[in-house]
Amino acid sequence: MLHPVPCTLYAIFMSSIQVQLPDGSVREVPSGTTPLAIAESISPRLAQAALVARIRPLKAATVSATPGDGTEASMYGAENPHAERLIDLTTPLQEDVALELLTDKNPDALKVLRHSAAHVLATAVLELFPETKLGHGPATESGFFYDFWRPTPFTPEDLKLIEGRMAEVVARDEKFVREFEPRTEGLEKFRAGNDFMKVHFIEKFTQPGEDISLYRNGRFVDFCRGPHVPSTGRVKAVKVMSLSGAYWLGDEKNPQLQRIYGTAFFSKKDLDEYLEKLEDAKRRDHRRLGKDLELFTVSEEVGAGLPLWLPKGATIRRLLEEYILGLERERGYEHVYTPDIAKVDLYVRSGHWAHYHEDMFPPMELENEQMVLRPMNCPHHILIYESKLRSYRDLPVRLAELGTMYRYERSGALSGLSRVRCMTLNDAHIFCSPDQIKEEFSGVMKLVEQAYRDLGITQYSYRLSLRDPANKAKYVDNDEMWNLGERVLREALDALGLPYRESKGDAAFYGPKLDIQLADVMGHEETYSTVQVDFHLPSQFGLEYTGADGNRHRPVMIHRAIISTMERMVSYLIEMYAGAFPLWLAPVQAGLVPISERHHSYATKVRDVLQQAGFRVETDARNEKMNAKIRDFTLQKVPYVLVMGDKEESGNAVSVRTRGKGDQGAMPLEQFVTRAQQLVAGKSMEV
Ligand code: TSB
Ligand code: ZN
Repeated sequence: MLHPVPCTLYAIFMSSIQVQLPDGSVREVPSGTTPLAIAESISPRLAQAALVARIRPLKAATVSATPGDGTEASMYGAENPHAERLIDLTTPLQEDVALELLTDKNPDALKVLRHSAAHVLATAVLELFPETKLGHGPATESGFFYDFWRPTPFTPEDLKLIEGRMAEVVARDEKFVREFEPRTEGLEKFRAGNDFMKVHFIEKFTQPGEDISLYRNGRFVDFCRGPHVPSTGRVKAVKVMSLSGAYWLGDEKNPQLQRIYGTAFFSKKDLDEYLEKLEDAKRRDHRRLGKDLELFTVSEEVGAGLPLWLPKGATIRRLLEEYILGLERERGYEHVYTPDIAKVDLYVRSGHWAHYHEDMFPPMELENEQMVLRPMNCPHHILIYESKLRSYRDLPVRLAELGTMYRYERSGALSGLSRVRCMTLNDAHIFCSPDQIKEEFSGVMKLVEQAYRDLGITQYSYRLSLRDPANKAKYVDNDEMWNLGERVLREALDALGLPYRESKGDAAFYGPKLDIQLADVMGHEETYSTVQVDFHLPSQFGLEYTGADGNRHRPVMIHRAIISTMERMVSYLIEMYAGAFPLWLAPVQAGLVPISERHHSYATKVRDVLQQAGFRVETDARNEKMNAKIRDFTLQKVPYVLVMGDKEESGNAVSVRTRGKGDQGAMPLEQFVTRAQQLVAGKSMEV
């Protein structure tokens, strides 16, 4: 039997909308049809697999809006009905749209899944600890978190319980249902429950008179605008990761919240792979290895971001420095020394003061003069260029320095050696004529490739870093100059056929850069090498050279760093090698183990021979068992352990244990020296 259709519904039924699918086909469906219904009409398999939908209105102009993917940026704020956005599979479609059904193949769906996992976490916490008050719980880059307030801290056992309860919530397969409620009613309920954080969010992110958006699963209701996956059952591989403290609204005067971090994946396999990577990252973490291998330390008394290089770390750094200086000498760079400080006026002239001030240490007063620690080396090198008349025959002038500079990195951003406040850069400034830019650029890129090859760095990508034209404070305001710089860099990149991606807002204040990005085990990227084209500083300082025509011309500056700062590069190498440095860079290349007291004098002889041959060696002369000594050198990741007893002494030999490969048996000392020297000379990754 057919029910009479009420007239409003009738109107909806009457109107139809067009839904364009990714293959370009268009379906005409009644207005109000859900993405799920469309998925079902395509195939039951797709309806099963779909997690969330992306729509783009076909008629309205596309406006950019928050992504609606459950990350912090998209949690609240007004929904923009005209923008491309993610919606629940059950949201009725009301207008002509391009529709995409997202499954577990899509990274945006993963963010939505993680946001749903945050709701599962909150559900579990409230069931176990009903007195808890909820903050917010977005998806993050690697998972999700939820902030909670509760008088007692969660214990590790609590976290286990919570994880167990989350599994139950998932097993219950509760639907995520969106509900709307008048704002006043919503506020009243949350106020009655003393949910001070939810009240704050509602007041901040919604307007009086509006309906507020809620999501329900089972008995749990959260103020949230979604979207979510269809049900808790979709959150299949989820794990509680850690707990940390944070003040409500970041203010110390406010109650301290407990932030529970978790992560979720589409499958147990993905989760396991992630956890394995995380273990690997922990094992390689340069802060931990830096301590275990005695490479560097940070002292409270010196200050955060100001690492102290211990002898072994300093050895690695010195080897790197010598290596890069040698390469640069071969390629026509001239090395200079300049002071770490200068008058503030110098940076006023260069433009650092106007555009880079916030990243500088504050000035110090000295005999009525304002001095400042330099944040970059360029102005000093410019003054060296300026120190004599230059002709076109002198160009390019390539001034290089292991220049120490100081930057006020915010304390929250500091990390071991990779982000510090005092750093020494493998810096150079090339002063050349405009028609030399391409060749110089290509020379720099060759240097980068050579250095990466020698260091064994194979995974890197190119990023063309452009300014954000809207940000007048951060970048010199001169459109013509920026366009020229960008064009020159693109042409140079295209000439070399290098693939690159672009990034707006990452340029230097004076010009665009080509940055070379290296990623750590977890995929987190940082800039290492950089090549920057600069028309600004030469003009600020009125730099000149006499051309072949006898007239004065303005040189262009190329700022470049091949192996980044010593700090950042060493942090990377520690992690890439997991502390097991190749022979040429290892702070201790051979550990000497005399088997007993009576072999000490032979060990001393071997040490002298090796040191004479240029090796870095350490003798373990402790009154310990041979195996304990071998173990300690192995833990220190020393490439060779040379064991010496009666047999070795009488044969002028050493028993060689190789890192990774174990006991290689006895070998005449001379033969060992020759072999090791070859490996060092070839910068071999083998031992
Ligand atoms: C290349 N004036 C240019 C120079 O001539 C310059 O200073 N460029 S920079 O600002 O991009 O810095 C050069 C490199 O230093 C960066 O690419 C990065 O690898 C490294 N670096 C920057 N900040 C830090 C930091 N806080 N800790 C460690 N290394 C850093
Ligand atoms: Zn520079």
